[in-house]
Amino acid sequence: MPADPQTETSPLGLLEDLDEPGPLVGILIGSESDREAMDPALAELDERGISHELRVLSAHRDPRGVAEYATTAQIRGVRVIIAAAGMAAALPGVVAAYSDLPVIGVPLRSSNSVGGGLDSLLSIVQMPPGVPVACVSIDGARNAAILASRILAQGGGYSPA
Ligand code: RP5
Repeated sequence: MPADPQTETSPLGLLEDLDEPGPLVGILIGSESDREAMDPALAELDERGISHELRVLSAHRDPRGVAEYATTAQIRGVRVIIAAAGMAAALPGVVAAYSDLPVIGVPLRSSNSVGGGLDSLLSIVQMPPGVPVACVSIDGARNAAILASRILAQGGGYSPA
């Protein structure tokens, strides 16, 4: 029986949102417990009038969800991704592995952090050559938003081959 295009579910569910223009900034957090630490980023983007969305997606607990988000973000109109996580903070790096968009990583201090967040800082900043993540300070949510706004403010002049 042929698929009904009206009811068929896209294997990439987020592509169903294509009718809706995506926000310029996608904010990912690894856990609900990270939400409050990222409030300053949302406030900064709101103040600057920059559209954004926030999704809770864990690189370890929902790797397929992260891959889906990262591989469809650009086509949805997202221009910069801010990814925040604590502990073994793989989220920004995994997003950068799946997307050519600029990724800003925010290392978060959590209740189980080692060294006040040093674990997540090193997890985010020590990316291998060829897969860059821009890393702000521990709990540097506001700076991540400001950096995102500066990236968005840049015009063309260069297109990757
Ligand atoms: C990380 O582990 C999350 O980003 C969070 O900072 C930390 C703890 O997560 P929960 O156990 O609170 O969900 O992956």
